[in-house]
Amino acid sequence: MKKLYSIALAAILTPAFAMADATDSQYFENYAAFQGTSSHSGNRGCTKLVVSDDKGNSTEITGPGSSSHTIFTDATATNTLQTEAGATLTFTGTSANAEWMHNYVFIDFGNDGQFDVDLNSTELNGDLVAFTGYYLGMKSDGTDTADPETQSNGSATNNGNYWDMPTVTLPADLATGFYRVRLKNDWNSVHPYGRTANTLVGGQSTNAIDANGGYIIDFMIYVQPGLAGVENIATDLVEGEVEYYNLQGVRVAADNLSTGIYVARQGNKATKVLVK
Ligand SMILES: [Ca+2]
Repeated sequence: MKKLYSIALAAILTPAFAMADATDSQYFENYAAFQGTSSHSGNRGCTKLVVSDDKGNSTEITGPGSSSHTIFTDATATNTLQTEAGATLTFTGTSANAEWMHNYVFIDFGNDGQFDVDLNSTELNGDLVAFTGYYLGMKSDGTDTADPETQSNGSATNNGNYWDMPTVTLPADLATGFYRVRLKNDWNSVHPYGRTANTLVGGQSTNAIDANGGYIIDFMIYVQPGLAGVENIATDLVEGEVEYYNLQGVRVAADNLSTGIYVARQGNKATKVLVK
């Protein structure tokens, strides 16, 4: 009887739950994002996000608004930026108050359903491709991390306007396809979920994304192959004649096009075409 009693007692003392940890999968899987509304009184938020590339493409996303705004905006069904491998993306936005917060940009390169990042690194890594500030050094009184001073590209953090932010150049060999992108506005946190009591690391304390009036916007990009080889196409075509070139700059007979992306050139005009 004593032995049975001992086993039962051990079972009772085993915790039925585990303490939350910033690296818990529930804060990463399935593009997890904080759900709730801003409780900040300072008119923070965003009414419009514009993402452009250096190839003439752009997409304009309706933001969550400001003052009591929803933290998370899922624009993946409405906004896809058509762009190219090797293109450079620029992020601009309209915010009534763009002070004392930081922007973070993630791209799920592996299409594995989560934005991968090392929370303890203050450098770009994994799916984190740009930020306006991340610092894990402490305030002098030790109550929280101190204000970041450096952007991911090495330039100084602009504490008066977080839209003064680094561009993002896509890898030149990035595979053709769709990728999910997240722009997160938060205070000194690279956690893609948003800064909350459950996602703090190092000496971080409080300053949750809802209390600070931050926001998270997800959208898509569609990446086509880079067109660097197209520059080698001859330009002495007879006007009106349409010729097709593959992405290596090699001409392909119009009646011999297989599935893929080509450049159609007519006179001095060239357009990309997708043959299905
Ligand atoms: Ca990923």
